[in-house]
Amino acid sequence: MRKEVVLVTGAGGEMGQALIRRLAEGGARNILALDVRPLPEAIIPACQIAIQGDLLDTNLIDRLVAEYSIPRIFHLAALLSTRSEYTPEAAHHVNVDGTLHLLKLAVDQASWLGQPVKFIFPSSIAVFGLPDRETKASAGAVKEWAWNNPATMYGCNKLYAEHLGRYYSLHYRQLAAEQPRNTVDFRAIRFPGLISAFTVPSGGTSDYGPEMLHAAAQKQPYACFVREDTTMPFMAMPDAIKALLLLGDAPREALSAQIYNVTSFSLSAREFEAEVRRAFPEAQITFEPDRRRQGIVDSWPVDMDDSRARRDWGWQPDYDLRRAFDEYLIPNIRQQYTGGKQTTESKK
Ligand code: AKB
Repeated sequence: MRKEVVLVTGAGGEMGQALIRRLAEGGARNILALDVRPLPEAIIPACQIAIQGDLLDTNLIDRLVAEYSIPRIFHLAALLSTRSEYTPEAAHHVNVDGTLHLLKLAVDQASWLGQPVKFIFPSSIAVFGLPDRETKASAGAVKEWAWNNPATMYGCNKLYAEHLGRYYSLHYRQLAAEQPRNTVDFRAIRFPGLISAFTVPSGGTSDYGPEMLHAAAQKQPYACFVREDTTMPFMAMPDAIKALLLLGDAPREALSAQIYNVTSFSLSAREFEAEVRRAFPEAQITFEPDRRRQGIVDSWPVDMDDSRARRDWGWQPDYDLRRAFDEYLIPNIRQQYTGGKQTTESKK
């Protein structure tokens, strides 16, 4: 008998850690956590199996297919936008080839299981690419189909991975004599910048928000790499996890699409700074825009239209700007850096 597991890739990343905690809190005892780096000690007890390995390793993929029954996959592993610009080909390998390997694993699993495998995929605001600041200002909240011209390797990778997921769901081997009846039930969410009270992101371009906040809480100076007027949407991590779980649980018949925008609140870097200073008046924040990273955020919309997600699967964030800072970020960050009682993402 093959052991039934929920597979989480990128398990040691910001979103992976938060998702694993939430799944375990909800009673999941069968999490198979996969990451290319060793998992943080703190989440190991929440996992039934922890594997350090690379999605590009086909022997590992074959082993997973042979040893486990995997009806649900959360594929979170990725190289983020800033990191990907330094090594675009490596980003393509991880973000596209890694995803392709996992989609093939899902197809193989589906044929064993006799039912489609749920494949939940975090995509990103980075799939959008607005040509200039004037267009960004006039475009407002963009719909899923608009401005799909990413300016980064990461954005290209995420957009193509969405297409791959759609292909594997709807058209996989469409000319084969015997078409597979069960393949992949692919569901993707385009996230804005995410902010966790417990972890600091690395390698992203929306990182200026969380970096500013975590630096202030630790009484460290921070030079923000975008202009004060730079605006983009953000979301508190608990809402991102809520979105993954809600979309994963939604009945297939309720879904009119496979790709969904979600968002929570948009604010400028100056407004972000003001929020940080409300909590940490002594914060040492300066603005030293980096022309090239600025260009990336300038190509992302000020807001995303998430009405499709609201309509199809009841999406609604729990944390607007006020609640995100006052009830989730500031209290948990304070506690974390002042040596108070240790809390975790799941204990909001
Ligand atoms: C990044 O900055 O690369 C990510 C993202 C917006 O997807 N946080």
